[in-house]
Amino acid sequence: MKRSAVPLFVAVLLVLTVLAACAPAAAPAPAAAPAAPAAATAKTYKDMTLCYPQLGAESDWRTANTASFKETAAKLGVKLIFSDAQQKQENQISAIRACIQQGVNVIALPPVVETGWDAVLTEAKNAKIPVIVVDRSVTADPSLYASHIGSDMVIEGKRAAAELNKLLPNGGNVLELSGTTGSGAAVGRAKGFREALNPNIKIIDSQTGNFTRAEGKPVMEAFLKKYAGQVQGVFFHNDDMAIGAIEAIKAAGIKPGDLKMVSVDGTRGGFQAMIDGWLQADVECNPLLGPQVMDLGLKLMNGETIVKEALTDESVYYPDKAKELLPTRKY
Ligand code: GYE
Repeated sequence: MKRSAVPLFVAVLLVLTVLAACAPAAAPAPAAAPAAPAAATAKTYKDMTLCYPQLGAESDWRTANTASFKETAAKLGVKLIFSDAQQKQENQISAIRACIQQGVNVIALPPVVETGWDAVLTEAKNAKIPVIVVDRSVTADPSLYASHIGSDMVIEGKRAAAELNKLLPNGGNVLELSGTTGSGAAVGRAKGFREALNPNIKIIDSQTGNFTRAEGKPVMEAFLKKYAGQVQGVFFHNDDMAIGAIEAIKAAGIKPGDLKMVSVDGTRGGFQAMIDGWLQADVECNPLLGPQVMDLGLKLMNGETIVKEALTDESVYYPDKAKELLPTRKY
C-alpha cells in the first residue's frame, strides 16, 4: 500500500495537468445566473387544484356541465375538487369553505341562487383564492370575484319571447314554467321574456318547476286543470321541465302543436321533443364550460388579467333541423 501511494499520486497529478492544459482557456464563468424566462416558471394545468362546488344534478344541462368539468380536468391534469350541493345554497357555502381550508388555487362557483354570497366570497378573497362565477350570476359586488362566465339569461328570455311572438301573431294567453326561484337563470329568463313579449300576448300564470322533470309535470297538470281551453302557448325555462310537462299535456289529450311551446337549453331531450312536434323552438344554453373556466383559472394563477364577464355565444334551434342535428348533440 505504502509503496504504490506515491506513483499513484504522481499519475493523478499528471492526468490533472494534462486535462487542465486541454481545457478551453477562455471559458468565462457566467457572471450571474440569467433570469429564468417567464415561460419556465409559468404555472401549468398540472399545478392547478380547482374547486367546483356544483349546485346539483337537476337537469340534463347540469349533467353535461358536470361532465365537461370532470372530463376537461382529467384531460388537462387539473386536480378537481368536485361536490354536489343538491340545489342547496348552504351546501355550496360549506363546500367553498372546505376548499378555502384546503388552500385550492381557484374556485369556480355555479351559484344556485343570485343573493347571499357576500360573506363566503369575502372569505375567499381574504384567503387570496380567486373565484370564477360560472353559469348563473350573483348580485354580490364584482370586486368579490375575478370573473363571471356563462350565458346571457336575459337574452335567452328575449329569444324565447321572439319565438312566441312569431308563433302567436294574433296574440293569446301563455303560461310560464320558471326555473329555481331566485336563480340567475330564472330571474334573467323571466325578465327578458317580459321585455320582448308582444303586448297582445298575456302571461296568465307563472310557477316554478325548479328546473326538474319531476316538478315540471305536476305544475303543468295543475295549470291544465285551472286554465283548460284558455291557453295558446307555454314558455319553459328549461328542457327538463318541458319534458316533464309534456307527459301531463299528453295525458290531458292535447296533441302536438295545439299549444305553441318554447323551451331553453337545447339538450337531446329538447331536440327529441322538437322532432315529436311538442316544442316549436329551443333556445340554446351551452353547458360545456369546463375548458374556458380552466383556461381563465390558469391565467389567474399566472397573474394575468382576465375578462370580467365572458358571455357564451348562443342561438336558437328549430324542429326543421332537429332530426339532422340530434346525432351531433353532445348533451
Ligand atoms: O338552463 C337548467 C339548469 O343555470 C343555465 O340550470 C343553467 C340552468 C339550465 O338546471 O337546465
